[in-house]
Amino acid sequence: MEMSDTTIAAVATPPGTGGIAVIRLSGTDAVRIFCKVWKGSDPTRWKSHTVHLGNIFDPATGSHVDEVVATLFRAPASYTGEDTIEISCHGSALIQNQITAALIKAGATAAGPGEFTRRAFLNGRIDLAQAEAIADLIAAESKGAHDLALSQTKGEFSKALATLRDRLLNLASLLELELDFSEEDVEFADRTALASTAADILAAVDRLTASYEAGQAFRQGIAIAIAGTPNTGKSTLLNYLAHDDKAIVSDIPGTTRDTIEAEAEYHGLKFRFIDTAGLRETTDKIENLGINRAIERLRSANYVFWLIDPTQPIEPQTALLRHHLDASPEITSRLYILASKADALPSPTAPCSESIPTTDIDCGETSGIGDLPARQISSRTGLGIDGLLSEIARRSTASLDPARDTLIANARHFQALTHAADSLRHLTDAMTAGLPADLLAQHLRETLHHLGAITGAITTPDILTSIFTRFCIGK
Ligand SMILES: Nc1nc2c(ncn2[C@@H]2O[C@H](COP(=O)(O)OP(=O)(O)OP(=O)(O)O)[C@@H](O)[C@H]2O)c(=O)[nH]1
Ligand SMILES: [Mg+2]
Repeated sequence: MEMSDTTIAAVATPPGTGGIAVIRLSGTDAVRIFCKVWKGSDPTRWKSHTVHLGNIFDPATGSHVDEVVATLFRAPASYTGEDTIEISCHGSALIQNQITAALIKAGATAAGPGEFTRRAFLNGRIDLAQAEAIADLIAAESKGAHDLALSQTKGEFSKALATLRDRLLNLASLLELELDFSEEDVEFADRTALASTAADILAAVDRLTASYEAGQAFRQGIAIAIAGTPNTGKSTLLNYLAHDDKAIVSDIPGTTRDTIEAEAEYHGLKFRFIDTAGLRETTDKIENLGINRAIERLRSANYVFWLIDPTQPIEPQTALLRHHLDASPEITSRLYILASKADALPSPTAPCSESIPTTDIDCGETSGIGDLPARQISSRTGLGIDGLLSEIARRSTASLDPARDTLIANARHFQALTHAADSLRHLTDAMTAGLPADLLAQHLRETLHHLGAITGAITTPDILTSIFTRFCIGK
């Protein structure tokens, strides 16, 4: 473990001017350094978790910087686990810089990104998965992302992992015992019990890896590309979804040339909607560039809304859709065909006709386009839109709830769990093949290694650096 003998300082609030700003000072020398810039009551006599009014002076020039409020957190009951002082000052950028400079002149070192949290990890206040969750919590933009990060900050995921590790350690110790007595050719570890425990643990690991897609939906949000021939109402739908006049709407086909993105929260998830240029054969150079962009976004989005305007001839529109599905068949499973402008039809809620597929379809919101299943929507009245988003939210999250279920959302965790599952499968295979205890123990150790990498029980300075440099300075 690396040691931190320096005392670090940094502004913890966002850069720029605000009502107040907070500057953090943490390390064994925090109180001694603070005394050099402080005039007020004696900080060495303060109780932990108390707040004090006083003044900050530059230790080199003696000039008055600001009247502030200082809070002391004594080790180990602080965020970092070290003595920490938080200085709340007036929020000008100048004052923030001067106070930080004063602390550095008094002996502190400027903190790097995530260095406070890195110390919290090194001092055993939190594990690595919790540290990463703190970064996610700060970045969370939707309720789902927030719930997920909060549950991981509290250590729910870490607890689930610890349970798995304990069970594995149990197995390992039985096998190690056998190895100690290898001369005698005894089996302490009942192979059937061993195999069933290994299968249990593998199932639990597989459940976690399977939750990754849902976790991603909560953490990153869901990208939906809106496509179709010109004038089908794509930009109108984008504006409706974004509650904003983002894109120009007109009755002239070919209005949108570029892709236009907008974000909004629905059902606790962040949705990113991407309006695209209407797809058609054209010789217009710019329009063609826009169409190429549109096709790229169709391929990269999580879902595609394909709009068909039922007030216009259907055949050319469905022909184009089929053409694109032939070119990019991978879109099919993520495609929603939407009959737009339902409000302009004679009877938007007409019952389903014979030719329409009726499996789990609500007649009020659906219709068919030829043999293609489609749903009716209207960006004028909102018909069919919320139901559609709610279905997508359920589908993307597999109806999991981050406040209740343990989910993973981090690529590093996903990779480690995938490796752990591989090792466990090797273990199961080795047991089936009746291989000796030392080989089984080897696979167990590998599994433990991969699980340990998630919480940081096993780690390297490189991994830590790559994780903590993603934090902001002051956290
Ligand atoms: N009645 C009705 N009209 C709509 C609806 N959505 C769009 N429109 C009209 O359809 C026309 C085209 O709308 P846009 O949103 O610009 O269509 P677009 O698909 O973005 O068109 P391009 O950018 O040219 O590809 C406009 O006159 C809209 O007012 C709807 O839900 N109901
Ligand atoms: Mg448009």
